[in-house]
Amino acid sequence: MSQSVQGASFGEAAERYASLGVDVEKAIGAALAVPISIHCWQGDDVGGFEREGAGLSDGGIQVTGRQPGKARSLPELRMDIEKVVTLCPGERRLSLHATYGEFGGKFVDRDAIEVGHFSGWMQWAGERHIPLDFNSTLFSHPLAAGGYTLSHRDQRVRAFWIEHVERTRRIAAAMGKSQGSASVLNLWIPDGAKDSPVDRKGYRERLAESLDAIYAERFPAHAIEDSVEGKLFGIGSEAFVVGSHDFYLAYAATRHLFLTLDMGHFHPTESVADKISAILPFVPGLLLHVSRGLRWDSDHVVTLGDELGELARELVRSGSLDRVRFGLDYFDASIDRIGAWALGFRSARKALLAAFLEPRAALLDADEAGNGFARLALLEEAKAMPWSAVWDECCRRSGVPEDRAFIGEVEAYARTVTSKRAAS
Ligand code: RNT
Ligand code: ZN
Repeated sequence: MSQSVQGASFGEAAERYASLGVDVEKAIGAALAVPISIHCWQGDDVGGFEREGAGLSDGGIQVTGRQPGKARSLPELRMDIEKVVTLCPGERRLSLHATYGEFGGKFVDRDAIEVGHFSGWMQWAGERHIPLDFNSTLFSHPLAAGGYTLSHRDQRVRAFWIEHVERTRRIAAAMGKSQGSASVLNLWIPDGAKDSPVDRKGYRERLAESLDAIYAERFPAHAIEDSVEGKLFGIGSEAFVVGSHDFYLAYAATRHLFLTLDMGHFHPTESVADKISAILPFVPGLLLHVSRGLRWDSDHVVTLGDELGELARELVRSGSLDRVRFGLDYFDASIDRIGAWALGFRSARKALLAAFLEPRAALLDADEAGNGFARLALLEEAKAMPWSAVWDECCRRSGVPEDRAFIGEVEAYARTVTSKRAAS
């Protein structure tokens, strides 16, 4: 299809939006400016590079699929991330897990990691203008195998993990300082059980105590944004999750921490969008883990569904974006990893764009006038507006492939790069 036909359809779309009072140029600018943090762990199935051939284990999360071609080393992972970035329009960051350091072929245990293990990443990211976010890693480790970490009955196990998280805070703060933009440090722990213990209270008291020790050290807000993530259930923690949503909601509110809302971590009929205005007045900010829950899995590749659309619309409508951070969180080894990675990012960006294209002023008028019918009708009209022409324009302006060319680009990379990697 020729450029002129595409250009014309964008022009027509812009006119239609203008007739609803929507400035398409403003919407494009605003949608592309929201940073989305790309998670490093989709590239190697959450394995990390602590040991050769390390894999995800002991942590209530699981990657399924045998698609060949996963990144087997840090250079391969970086190469893949560089490819993904060329497929993703708009501002982006990179979120690293603590097991993705450069350990120089030596085994460095979690209670011994240091800023130096991440200075290569900091340099790499600095050169590419990609700010880094960070994650403590309290799974895939023998001291997590019993199902408990920071809430473990054994003080020595708790001390080990406290030391780990304290170190990740120092590393994240160093990242934030050097990049001039706070690094978001997310803490998720797998603690829980297949059947409920009798003493739930003990686990929660120990978790709160461990967290208080961890967050006692103060860092400036411009260096680090500490966030805590709860969950409904996990594999092996079906009955009891120590760090439940309620626990962390109360904890974050009383300790002035960010709260992480992972879209896959709630009952299916709960709306994460509805939580934004309920929680935001009481915490410094929110980290949204952009994910997709499906039956027992909370980490499916993000697609443009109702939940994501509603979430993006809520954030734009309420003007909350400055206090909300976006981090992708899904892992799929059953389809092309690079494609899955970029597809989720693009869907998140599409949701933001569609939200900025909403006829907000007209909708608010209907709201204020108490005209429920007009509001509903406008919302329905908005759904069928030609936003995809605006999306294509976003891609063109950002120098990334439009949807029609996206599949081909992913396949070309698979042909030339990932398919050449020996199956491991
Ligand atoms: C697990 C949490 C957590 C992880 C990542 C890998 O249920 O969602 O955020 O997915 O840390
Ligand atoms: Zn998550």
